[in-house]
Amino acid sequence: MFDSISERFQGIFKDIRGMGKITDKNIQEPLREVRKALLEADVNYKVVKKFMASVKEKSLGEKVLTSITPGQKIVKIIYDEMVSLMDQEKGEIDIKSGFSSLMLVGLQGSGKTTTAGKLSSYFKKNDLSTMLVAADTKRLAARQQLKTIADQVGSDFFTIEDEVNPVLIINAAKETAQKKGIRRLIVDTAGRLHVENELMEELASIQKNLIPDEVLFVADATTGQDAVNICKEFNSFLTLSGIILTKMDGDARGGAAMSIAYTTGKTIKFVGIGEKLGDFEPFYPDRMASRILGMGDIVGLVEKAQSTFDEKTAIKMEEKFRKNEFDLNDFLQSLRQIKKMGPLEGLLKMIPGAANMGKLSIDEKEILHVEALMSSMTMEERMKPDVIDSSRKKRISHGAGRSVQELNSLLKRFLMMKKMMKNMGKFGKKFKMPAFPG
Ligand SMILES: Nc1nc2c(ncn2[C@@H]2O[C@H](COP(=O)(O)OP(=O)(O)OP(=O)(O)O)[C@@H](O)[C@H]2O)c(=O)[nH]1
Ligand SMILES: [Mg+2]
Repeated sequence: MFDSISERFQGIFKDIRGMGKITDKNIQEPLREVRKALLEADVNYKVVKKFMASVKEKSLGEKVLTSITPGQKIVKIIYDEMVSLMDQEKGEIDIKSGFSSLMLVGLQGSGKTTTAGKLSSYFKKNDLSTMLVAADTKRLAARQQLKTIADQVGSDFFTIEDEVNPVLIINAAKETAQKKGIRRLIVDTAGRLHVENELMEELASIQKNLIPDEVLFVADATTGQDAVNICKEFNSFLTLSGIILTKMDGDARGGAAMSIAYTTGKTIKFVGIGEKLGDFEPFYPDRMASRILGMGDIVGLVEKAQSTFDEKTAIKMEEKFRKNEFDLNDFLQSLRQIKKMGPLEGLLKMIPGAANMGKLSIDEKEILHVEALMSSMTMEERMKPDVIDSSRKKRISHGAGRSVQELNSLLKRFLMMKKMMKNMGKFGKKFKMPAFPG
C-alpha cells in the first residue's frame, strides 16, 4: 500500500532528521519535496496548498527551530497535519442499536457488491444479523453475484427476480427482515460508468423511501482525484453519510485517501484492502497517515521520547560532550534517561531501519549492572575513571557483585563513547541529543 509515496517520505524525513541546524531557509527545500510528493500522489492541489501552509506555519516558529530536536518535531508536525486532513467529523457505524439499514452507492466497478458482503461479514463478527438486499436491477448477473456472497458470509439474502423497481424490492426486504428479527439491512444498488441523472433519480428515490441510517459512497481509491470529484457529485443528489474506500491494496497512490474527506467533509468509515471478505477494516486516520508516510510507529516513539527525555538534561549533556567533560556520572545518567523511555527492544523496533544501526540496543539488565558497579565507586573514580587501577577494579566489582570483566567492558564502552562524542564535537554542533550509548 502506497509504496512509492511512503518511500519518498521516508527519504525526505531522513534528510530532515539529519539536518543539524534547521533554519527558515534550509528547511524550504525539504518542504518543497514534501509538496512534490503529495502532488505526485495525486492529492488535490488545493488540499496540498492548505496542508503546506499549515505545516510551514507550525514548523517555522522559534520554538520548533531552537528546540533540541527540530527535525523530529517537523516530522511530527507533518504527521499530525496528515492525520487532521483525513480526520473529519467522527461518525462510526452504529453496531449497537436496534434495526437499521444502509445503502451502498457508487460508480460501476467501484466495489459496492463486494463491500456489501464485507460489511455483512463485519457486522456478523459483531453479533449482528444481516440481510443483503439485491437492488441492482440494471446489471443482469448482479443479483446472483450478491447471492453468492451472501452464501459465503452466511447472511440472509433478499431480492425479487424480474422486479425492475428497486424500491419495491427494498420495501419487501425491510418487511421480511423486521419479521425475522434481522437487525441490519444492507442494500446493494446499481452502478453506472458516469454520474447519470437516471441513476441519481433512482438512488434518490431509494433514499427517500427507505430512509436509511447510512448512505455510504463506495470509491475506488486507485482512481485518485476522480473518486473525489464523483463523490462530490453524488453528494449533490443524495445525502451521503460517509465513504468507503476500496482497492487500497492496489496501486492507490494515496491521493484519494488524503483528499476525499477534506474536500467533501465526509468521514471515511472503512477501507477495502483486497478482494476477500476479510480484507476490510475500519478507517483510522492516524494509522493511515503512518502508512502513507512509511513511519512504522515512529510517531509513538517520538512522542514517548519527547515526554520522557528531559530537554534540560539533554542540553547539559551536549555541553559536556563538547567540552569533553563527560564523565561516568553522565554516562549513567544518559543510560537512565534511555531506560525511562521504556522497554528498549520495543523502542528500537519502532525505528525504521534500526537494524542497520549496529549495536544500539541496551539490555535493561546491563543498566542495572552498570548502576551497581557505579554505586560501588567513589566520586573521584566516577569523575576521573582514569584512576581506576587493577586493585580498585577488584574492590569495585567485588562491592557490586559483578565481575572484573564486566567493569572492564563498562569502562571500555564509556571511553569509546567519549571518543565518539569528541569526534562529533569536531564536526560542529551536528550532534543534537546525547545519543544512545553503546
Ligand atoms: N483488490 C481489490 N479488489 C476489490 C476490492 N473491492 C472490490 N474489488 C474488486 O473490484 C471488482 C468490482 O467489484 P464489485 O463489488 O462487483 O463492484 P460494484 O461496485 O458492485 O460494480 P457494479 O455492480 O458493476 O456497479 C471485483 O473484481 C472485486 O473483486 C478491494 O478492496 N481490493
Ligand atoms: Mg455490484
